[in-house]
Amino acid sequence: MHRLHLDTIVAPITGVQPAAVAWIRLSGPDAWTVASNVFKSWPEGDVESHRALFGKYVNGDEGLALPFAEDRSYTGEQAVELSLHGSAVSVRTLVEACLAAGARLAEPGEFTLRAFMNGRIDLTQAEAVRETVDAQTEAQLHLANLSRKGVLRKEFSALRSRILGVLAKVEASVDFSEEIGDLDRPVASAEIEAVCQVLLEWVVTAGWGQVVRNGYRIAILGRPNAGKSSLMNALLKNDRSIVTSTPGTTRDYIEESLEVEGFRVILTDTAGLRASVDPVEAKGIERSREVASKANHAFYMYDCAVGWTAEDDIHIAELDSQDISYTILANKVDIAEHGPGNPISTMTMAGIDDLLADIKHLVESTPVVPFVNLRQLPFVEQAHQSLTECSALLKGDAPDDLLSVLLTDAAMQLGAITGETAAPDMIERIFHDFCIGK
Ligand SMILES: Nc1nc2c(ncn2[C@@H]2O[C@H](COP(=O)(O)OP(=O)(O)OP(=O)(O)O)[C@@H](O)[C@H]2O)c(=O)[nH]1
Ligand SMILES: [Mg+2]
Repeated sequence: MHRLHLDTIVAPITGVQPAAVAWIRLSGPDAWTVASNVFKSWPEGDVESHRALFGKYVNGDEGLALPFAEDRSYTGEQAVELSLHGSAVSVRTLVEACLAAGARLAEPGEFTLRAFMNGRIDLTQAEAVRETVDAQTEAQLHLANLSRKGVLRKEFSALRSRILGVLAKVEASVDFSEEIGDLDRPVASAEIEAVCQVLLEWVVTAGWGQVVRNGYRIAILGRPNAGKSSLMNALLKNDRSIVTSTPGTTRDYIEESLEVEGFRVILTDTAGLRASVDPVEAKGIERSREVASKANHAFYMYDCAVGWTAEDDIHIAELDSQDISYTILANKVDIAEHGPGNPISTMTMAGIDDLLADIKHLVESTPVVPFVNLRQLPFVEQAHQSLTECSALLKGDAPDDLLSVLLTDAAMQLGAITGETAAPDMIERIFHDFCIGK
């Protein structure tokens, strides 16, 4: 990609002040010149990339200046990072000194945008920078680190090259059929099918990516008074949900998250399932069903003192029909014999530790490998569809130019993932939500 010659920008890159230390970053063609104006110990002669210098700033504070040459910096431009004491006034006055020396205040995400524009990173890596900054669990961090290192970039660039390779052969056979003969359709078809297979795997695993990024969702379901809210509280070890002996207590779902083995687990306490004439409760029950449909797993509870009922059979059949995995929990074993399912008591806490261990097993089965995110997924699906059509055509005697339309489309879709063929408004949307200094 072409290196762009933009102006020099500056922004604090560390968080809220006051803090012990803060960092300010300069990037652009005049970064070193601006730094030499605000950092009194900037050397007269040659400056070495990646070697820190200690000295005083024009605002009287002191710290380290760390220069980066343009071929070895985050942004792909000449850059300097300046450390100083993290008081608001020290940071503000040093930024002002940089502005006075010719820099401009950076927009949110502008450093990363420049890294992208200068070809240092692609769009998947830019998105991963954001995910690294936003990571709240170890699994999210691990996933972000993999994409930041360029695993998705490599994968989708390679797939795109394979498609372009077939496209070149198709076009050559259209333009120079007399010289090079007809397209070797079986070979082209095998290559397209192989790419299709890989794309399909990315589509299938995207759901796991959602689990790592947004949490593993467990819905707590059952008839009124089964003890769902009590279970939620027992698992969270607090009294988040209201518990009473009146059936129909929980009217709307309540969501809480906990971290298990580095994963976020989202527990949802729902309104008890029954035919209700009360419109508020009926609405709540409708929502329970929605929650269930979005869950990765359900805990289906019943009250042992009441026993397993025909209604429970109906609710379980609903889960089966929606293909939602579930665990049946026989609650209140402290006061009654238990029937089917895992015996628990939220009152005595019997079986609760085992249940937490089960949650651990459930989330541990989630692989933490790179996954496409929700922006990337539609492009993978579209590319897969075009290639599937192309593969079908290759088996018949469709004209070669029709093949090239489909192959061009698939290559464009994959280019939108990495950014080679991304529309400007999409690029803007990606960087729009970044914080200042990133
Ligand atoms: N003995 C005993 N009582 C329990 C146990 N778990 C819950 N209860 C009682 O059962 C009643 C209902 O508990 P909740 O947790 O409110 O039940 P729920 O399923 O959320 O009920 P709804 O919100 O109305 O659908 C309360 O009086 C709880 O104290 C248990 O393990 N043993
Ligand atoms: Mg409840």
